[in-house]
Amino acid sequence: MPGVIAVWTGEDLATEWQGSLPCAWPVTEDIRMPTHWPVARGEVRHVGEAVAVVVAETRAQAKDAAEAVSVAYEDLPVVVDAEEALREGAPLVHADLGTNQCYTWTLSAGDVDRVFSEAPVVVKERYYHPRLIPNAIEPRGAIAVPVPAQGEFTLYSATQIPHILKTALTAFTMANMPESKLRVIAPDVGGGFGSKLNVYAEEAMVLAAARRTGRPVKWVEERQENYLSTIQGRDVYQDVELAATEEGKLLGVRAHLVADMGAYLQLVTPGIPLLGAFLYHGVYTPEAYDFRCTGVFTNKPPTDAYRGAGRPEATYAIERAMDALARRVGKDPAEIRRMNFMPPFTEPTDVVSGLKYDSGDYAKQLDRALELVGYDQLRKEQAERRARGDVKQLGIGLSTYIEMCGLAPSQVLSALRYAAGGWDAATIRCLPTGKVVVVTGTSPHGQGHVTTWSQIVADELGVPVEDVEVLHGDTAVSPLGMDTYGSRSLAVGGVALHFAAQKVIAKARRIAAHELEVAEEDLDYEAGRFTVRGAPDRARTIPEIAFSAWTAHDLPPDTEPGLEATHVYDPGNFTFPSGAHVCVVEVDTETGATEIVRYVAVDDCGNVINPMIVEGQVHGGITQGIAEALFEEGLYDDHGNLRTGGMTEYLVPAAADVPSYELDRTVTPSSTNPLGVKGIGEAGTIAAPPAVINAVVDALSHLGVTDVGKPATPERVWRAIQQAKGGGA
Ligand code: MCN
Repeated sequence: MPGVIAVWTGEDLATEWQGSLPCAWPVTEDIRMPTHWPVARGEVRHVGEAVAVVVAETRAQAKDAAEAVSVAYEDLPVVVDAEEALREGAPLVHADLGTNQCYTWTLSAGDVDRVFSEAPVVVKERYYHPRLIPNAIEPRGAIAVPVPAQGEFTLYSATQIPHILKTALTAFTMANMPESKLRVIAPDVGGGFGSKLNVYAEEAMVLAAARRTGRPVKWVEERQENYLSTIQGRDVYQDVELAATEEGKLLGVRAHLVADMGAYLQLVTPGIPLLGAFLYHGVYTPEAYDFRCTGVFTNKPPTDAYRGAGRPEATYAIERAMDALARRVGKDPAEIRRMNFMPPFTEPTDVVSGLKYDSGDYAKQLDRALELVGYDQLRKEQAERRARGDVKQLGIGLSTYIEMCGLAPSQVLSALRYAAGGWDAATIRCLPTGKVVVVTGTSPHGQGHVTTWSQIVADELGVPVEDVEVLHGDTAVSPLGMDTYGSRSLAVGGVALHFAAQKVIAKARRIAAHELEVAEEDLDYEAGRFTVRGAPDRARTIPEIAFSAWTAHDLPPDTEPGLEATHVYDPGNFTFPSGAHVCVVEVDTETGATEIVRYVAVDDCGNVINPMIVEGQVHGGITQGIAEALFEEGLYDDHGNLRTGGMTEYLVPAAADVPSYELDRTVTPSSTNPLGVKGIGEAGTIAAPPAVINAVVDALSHLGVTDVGKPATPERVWRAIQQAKGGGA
């Protein structure tokens, strides 16, 4: 066809690969890891898997030619549901593996069986987390450019992980492409939400195509492709049990999961449920804990990290189950939480699942949230509406969440069998003109690192924020980094920057002391200025010292010219942001429609660098959580076809669908790092779904409704009401 340069099948491209697309998280020793070629060979396992590559002069020509590719498919049996896939005789997604079970991972602490058999109260709940389809404003895209003079390739990709992408692609997938010959550039990336934390087939394909054609090759995903071929989130069944006393004191937590991996393992697919595995007891203090997750293959696109990754599932389970416990023992949801909270603490504190929470004051957050929302007044109004039998009933939902982020101590990652480290790096280069260049290993895609990193450096080195230039997202410019995900960037990359600043200050102090002819100890330092103690007029600023370090005319003995420092920081612990969210809804008992009328969030992310950015993160996070609770659901038919392949079927909320949020914060500095900061990038998404669903159930509980399912669409809510009434709808 016109303009076509090349057409290849999976077999044609076989020599381009040394192996599979990588999965970096084999969570158990006996995990089953299927082969995953960038382009299918012989068998296709989910709709959206690439079967051929077409390269043409223009996008339109390539699209036309791709449509003309004719594929001879022979139908194979399909399994789309994870629990079905575990049944005896279910079609096998990978016949060579002999089973659809990918792995089973367990964690147990305390005498679980005894606690559950002796407890006077046991609450059993079952929840399902639907498939979520990430919708970054900018879909994925990649351009591979051969650089013949250097025998290398530059890959521009809309990725969250330029560093990991470079290493993983060259270590596992691309044949004959040394890591030193690949440069990855992630320019301004329009959102990712976890979906761009991956090594994708298309990235390997554009590299292969550029190598074969000797020309730059570009691929940009369209929204519908995004729905078919980008990783997806959640798709987990949970059986959750709480053991408690008659008063509602929590004694034990059991959570058994069946998690849908999809047809293949992408970069961190199997590990996602494990990121929540330690958090199913939330901010409470049971003595026994039991977690089990079975990962399962189905004929659907792979799941992987999606904002919150494992922690929304854990938070939903415990926060919904705590409400169920409250109903069972006849207590108010606020009261049941208060009587089970960990007491306030400021130092690392052991919890039953084996983690050490860094700091927290959970009761204070709840008190503040209830005060802001006017809890007692709302309960009164709720009672009045119930008494009147109003069509629109009021519901109040709580979520007193905790999450673990700031990924991650490398040794803990090793214990969890993750294949890389959790450190990050920062370089500060003080230029002779007084300007400062920061090179960071994080890779922002909407989180504002340029702003907050500039603030950290401006504060510590006393230079104007405008004078700080932050460079990121190019492996040739910032060779060291572990990128952005898991709300890690401030707590790891930002802390690395703090340590680099300390190194710069230490060197500058040596030079200042030499120039001022005093001992280093006789210098005071504040906001970029060294002064001689007792003679404050004798001073040197960081820019002045940067200049003398550059001229190197008169440096102390054994001092290298230049004022620059790099620090690579490996955190000693995670950080544990927490908070109390209260959602107030009106549910129309005739139509099942839910309207969120108030949403109050009191979050604690330790010390805050930039309050406006933190608020923005919380806003976006809550909106994404509300979307999960009320709107989003990826559905497949029995043949594995996506039934919600666009935004007319897969609903995402618009601005008018969410209220103005009422936010506040408490501050318990993290004991993990010297800045006392905790992450905030995912908190809202983790906290919001149970707050919303608890509110919907609360609005209808007097009718006998105890669950509505996610998303709580008007139809689902209406059916729950009819069922509670005995209508059996
Ligand atoms: N911050 C702060 N003070 C704190 C905590 C954070 O000022 N105590 C600032 C940080 O300096 C940073 C921002 O808040 O500018 C977020 O920091 P952090 O919590 O460290 O999270 P990351 O930067 O590592 O971002 C990752 C996180 C994740 S995992 C997802 S998913 C997500 C999210 O961020 N995807 C996003 N937020 C997103 N926001 C946008 N716009 N787009 C995405 O794709």
